[in-house]
Amino acid sequence: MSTTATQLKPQPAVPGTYSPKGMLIDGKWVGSASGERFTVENPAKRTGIAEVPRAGVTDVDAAVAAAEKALPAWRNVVPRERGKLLLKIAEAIEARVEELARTIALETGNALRTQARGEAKLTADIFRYFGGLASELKGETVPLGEHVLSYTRREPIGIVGAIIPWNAPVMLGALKIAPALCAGNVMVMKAAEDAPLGVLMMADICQEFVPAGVLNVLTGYGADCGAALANHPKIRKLSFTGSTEVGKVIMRAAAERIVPVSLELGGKSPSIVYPDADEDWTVDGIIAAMRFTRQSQSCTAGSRLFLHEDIFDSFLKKLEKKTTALKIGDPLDEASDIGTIINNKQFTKVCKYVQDGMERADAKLVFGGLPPKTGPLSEGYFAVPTVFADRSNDWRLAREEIFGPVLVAIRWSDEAEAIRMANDSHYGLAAYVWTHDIGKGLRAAHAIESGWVQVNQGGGQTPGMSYGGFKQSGIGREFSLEGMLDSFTQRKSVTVNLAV
Ligand code: TXE
Repeated sequence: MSTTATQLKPQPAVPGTYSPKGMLIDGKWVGSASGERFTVENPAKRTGIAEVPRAGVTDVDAAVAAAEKALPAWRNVVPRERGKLLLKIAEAIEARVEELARTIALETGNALRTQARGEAKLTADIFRYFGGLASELKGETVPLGEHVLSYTRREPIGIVGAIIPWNAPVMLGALKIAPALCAGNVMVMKAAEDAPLGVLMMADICQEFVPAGVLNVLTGYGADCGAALANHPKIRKLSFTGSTEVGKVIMRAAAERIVPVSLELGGKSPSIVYPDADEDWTVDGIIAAMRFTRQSQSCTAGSRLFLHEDIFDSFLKKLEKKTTALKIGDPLDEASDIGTIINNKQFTKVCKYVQDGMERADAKLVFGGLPPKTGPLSEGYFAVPTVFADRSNDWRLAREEIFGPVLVAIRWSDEAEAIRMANDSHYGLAAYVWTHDIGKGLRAAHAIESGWVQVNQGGGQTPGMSYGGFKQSGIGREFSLEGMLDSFTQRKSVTVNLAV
């Protein structure tokens, strides 16, 4: 292995959070071969919180070599035993859930109480769920006649290359590690450059239970480390969560080598509110669906609000009252409901969209606007929940994924038109329908082109549900049994002539 264990510059630790020891390759904590590092930023204060290695091609090679070495033994571990190890990982995560939650809050800017703690707990549940599914890695027998035994086996694919984003880094990482390892694969994961610390902590917990090389985690940038991983000839499966733009790059790399690929990409999810919906209940639901308490940095954010004309004004008044009561502040403060945008690039992008909306004479700013330029909130990348109204589904703000707390409210009177507008997007990840008439709600749910529709709720994903996108929101499903079987196994048919 050519990676050298360079010493990382010590950083003053933030109390109760994880301090990185390097990247995980072949069961060891190492620096990058080049010795290069980069700084992880606290988006609430715009200060450095840790340094991690900047992995390049040589490090990707080393990690893939370690995974290759670990594969033969790991794939032959009885699935039930692999499952038991995942259950132990789930318990170990739970034992350190507060440290993991604080680490997530510190590096992502997601508020500890409303978001990060839930993500840390869900991560343990994901390991537990997939650990319990180990016995489902079973095949079928095929009735080809009395003298023939034909059956299928579920075999691991081999070395999985996984690339994850920063918005819910640990949970999104667990959605790849747990099913892939349970199915007998080995993995090289690239953490997002903006939020690698929680993923390294999860890897640290995993490596106590799984053999060296089974899980390798690299820290690095997309253009060098991510691209090297996606193009590595020994990677047999690519699993990516991130932007649709990079998803296309990953798919092209996969096409070069005919490698199966799972993509969980962006969204511009619609919420359709019927006039008979309970307004108070629905206002809370819209706040949840819009993911305002994670600064709407969520691929399932219900960022297009189709409100029936009869309730348009009264609904927006209630939405303003409840949303503006949410407290924006330091993510580590238990009193904060809303934290920060991840980095300066995303913050600038969100501000540009808000500015664009404010400059349109035909768009009404209902509430919110640009972030404060002075005071404590100006210290970090704090954005303000913002709602625009009175423009159609055609303008930029209603079409592009902003990945920030900017909601566009659009009036409708005809149900078919509301559904047409909801479907008029190249995304199709999530959708929300709000009505007391369950028949109407289900008809709309069936008509909407989206991988997930919720009726009268705006919740997050739960292990067991089939989750993934239609259209340019992705390919493949996560969170569910198929998230293990279809994504991380390949079927082999064995046919035996019993007549000889
Ligand atoms: O995502 P990227 P970014 C959307 C959201 C956001 C936009 C940009 O709209 O505003 O994407 O965010 C790695 N080869 N989502 O720039 O670039 C990168 O290092 C291989 C939606 O952060 O897609 C990181 O690990 N890898 C999304 C990962 O890809 C590459 C969540 C995601 O980064 C690469 C995040 C390359 N050429 C953003 N370029 C969701 N589905 O929830 C980058 N990467």
